Amino acid sequence: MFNVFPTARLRPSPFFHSIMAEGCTAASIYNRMILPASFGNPEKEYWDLIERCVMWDVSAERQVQLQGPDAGALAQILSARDLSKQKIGQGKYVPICNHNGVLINDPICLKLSEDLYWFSIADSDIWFWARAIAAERGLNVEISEPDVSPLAVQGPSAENVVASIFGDWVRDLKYFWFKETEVNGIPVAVQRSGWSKQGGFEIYLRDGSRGDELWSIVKEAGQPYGIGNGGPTSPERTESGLVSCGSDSDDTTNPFEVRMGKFTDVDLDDSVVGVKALRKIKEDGPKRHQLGLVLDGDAKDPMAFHWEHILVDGQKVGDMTQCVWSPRMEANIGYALISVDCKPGDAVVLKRPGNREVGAKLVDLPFL
Ligand code: THG
Repeated sequence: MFNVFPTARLRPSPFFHSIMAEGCTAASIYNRMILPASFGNPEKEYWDLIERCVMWDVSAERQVQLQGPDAGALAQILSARDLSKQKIGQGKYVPICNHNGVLINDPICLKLSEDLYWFSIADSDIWFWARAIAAERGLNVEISEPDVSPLAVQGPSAENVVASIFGDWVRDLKYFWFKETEVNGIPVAVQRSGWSKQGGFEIYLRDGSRGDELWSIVKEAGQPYGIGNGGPTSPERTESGLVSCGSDSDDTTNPFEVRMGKFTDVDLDDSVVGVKALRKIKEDGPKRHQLGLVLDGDAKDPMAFHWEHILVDGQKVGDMTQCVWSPRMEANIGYALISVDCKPGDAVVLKRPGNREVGAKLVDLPFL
């Protein structure tokens, strides 16, 4: 379909040969990796996720490893969420903010032991950030990228597929909890997680030389359940109200504005990066919030690349940051990052490409 030239800048996915053999037709770039998006039939890939199960190469969710006596201290300094009660084997969804309280990443923080953490990151370079903060604070911790690559299995049948590979214990895993194990001698960690609300797991491969083997094992186990290929699915994640940091947020967005207030603890010690700014933002009250948009009209009209302006009485009140066709709602739906003066139920106007004005209604998230 396409050639990829090996360079030191492009971390190869251990599942690359498998996804090419499966007929990957579309991809995006995420953490300077190829993130497979489609295998030629997005409609089917969506319904497989809703009704059956899908497997996704999400190795672009790269790991920032903190190792050493101060690993836990650094994890907390980087995270604007209280990690003091995090147990070994538990993952937590955490905002990483800069000193101004701007959200710069929203990883899952996995605690593997008292002195070993992984941040499973969204699309921004946290290694440099973590190293700089650790050095400035004089911490005894080593920051690296381990040989780890997540493979997601999502959808209502995902639990049956993953249990048939690893055993029924996976059914007892709580959300974001994980266990280190192996299959056919391939070392992995299995976590209940994934960027959909259809249920599922991520299998973190811990030996990049065995990606195609793991892919085949999951594919084989998924056959009785009609497992399909795919990639993180924008329509489903939008219906489900999941945040995509860097798409739904920009260089001025704080976690309170994108519904991450419940994961943000402003009472943490001042050593936590950004906490002083976040305290003030919370006190003053955030200026924007994230709501859903249901657009008028029934022709598919997804968003291209850029945020689009939202108007009330001809004045800009916010941005539409995301817009997709929802197969289950049979409507174009989107996210608004919009003035807190605008409320669910309000009618707004969208300035769409080609200078078209399209009406829309604000609603609470999630849609479904
Ligand atoms: N898996 C792994 N790493 C990741 C992602 C992932 N890193 C990047 C990115 N995705 C992180 N972003 C999110 C965003 C939302 C959720 C998970 C990862 C999520 N949120 C639920 C919600 O908001 O309803 C639950 C949050 C909670 O209750 O704690 O699932 O997908 N390995």
